[in-house]
Amino acid sequence: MTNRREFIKAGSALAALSLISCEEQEKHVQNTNSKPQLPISIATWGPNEAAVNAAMAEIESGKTSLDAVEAGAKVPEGDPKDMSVGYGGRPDRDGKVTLDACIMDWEMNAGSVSFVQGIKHPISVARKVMEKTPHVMLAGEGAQKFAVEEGFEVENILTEEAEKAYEEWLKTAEYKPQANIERHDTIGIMAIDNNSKIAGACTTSGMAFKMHGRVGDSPVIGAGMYVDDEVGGAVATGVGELVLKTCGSFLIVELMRQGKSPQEACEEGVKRIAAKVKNFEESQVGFLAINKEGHHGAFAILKGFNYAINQGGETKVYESDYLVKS
Ligand code: SD4
Repeated sequence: MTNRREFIKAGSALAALSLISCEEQEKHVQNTNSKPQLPISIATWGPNEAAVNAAMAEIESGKTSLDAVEAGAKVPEGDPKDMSVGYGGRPDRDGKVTLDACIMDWEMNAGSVSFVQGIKHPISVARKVMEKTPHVMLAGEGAQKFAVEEGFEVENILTEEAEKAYEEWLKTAEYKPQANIERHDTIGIMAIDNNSKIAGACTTSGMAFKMHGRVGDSPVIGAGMYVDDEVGGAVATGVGELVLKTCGSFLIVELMRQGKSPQEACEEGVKRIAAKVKNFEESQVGFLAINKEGHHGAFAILKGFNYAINQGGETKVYESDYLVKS
């Protein structure tokens, strides 16, 4: 298949990526949707190409979709240059890096950590919460204490670059989440493995310079991520408050349950935000969804959302269509 590739120059990491345009994305969604291919791994944001490849490598080695999404999520978590996730994430307004993550498998098992500090791989702690506790979500000090009990190390995860960004921010100390200005690289990742089982994960350092204690959508099952093995899954990125208010990922999975395609469901999810949340057009939110056949869809409020997919032996980065065109 030949694709018109657009080279988008904006943004440091994005500059190195070949983005496939919205028009081609639409065609691709239609083509692959008539001929789905499994297994699949798919993640928010182009720079997460490496993450979908890591996820697919797990699947190819015979591991489950749960192993795949954890391995994929750990890629940006461990990358100090990714300033939206894990190690290297931008701090909150008190200078503390606080992390949110969740994970869910095909049997409705789910685990999550929020507002956790000093842990490089919160996604792996979320998985331990899922597998080793009777709970779904642990927060703050309790999450860190549990992580230590499980053998995780407490480390300084504030990098020099993130500290510099914080010091720069302190000069004005003005907080207004700006869509597509901060690099929104929160990873929401989903995979379907060789046994046709679905899993999803989401991990982030949240909105940069947020209030200390703020928790976004990313660790909330049904907001930042949701999978249901009967239907498919969805993940969200962008300003978490809008996703929390509309139970974004759960809504999209339910819309697919009612018969919508992943693309239609993502569009409906964004339209729900537009219909219900005041001044929605000032914020970016992007949704990504897959169904059990391996069809996918994506939609955002504003231009600039993109995603990476590994399917049928190829990895591609697509630009998502969006609602606010003027
Ligand atoms: C949050 N949804 O904490 C996250 C931020 C995000 O890419 O997605 N950034 O609100």
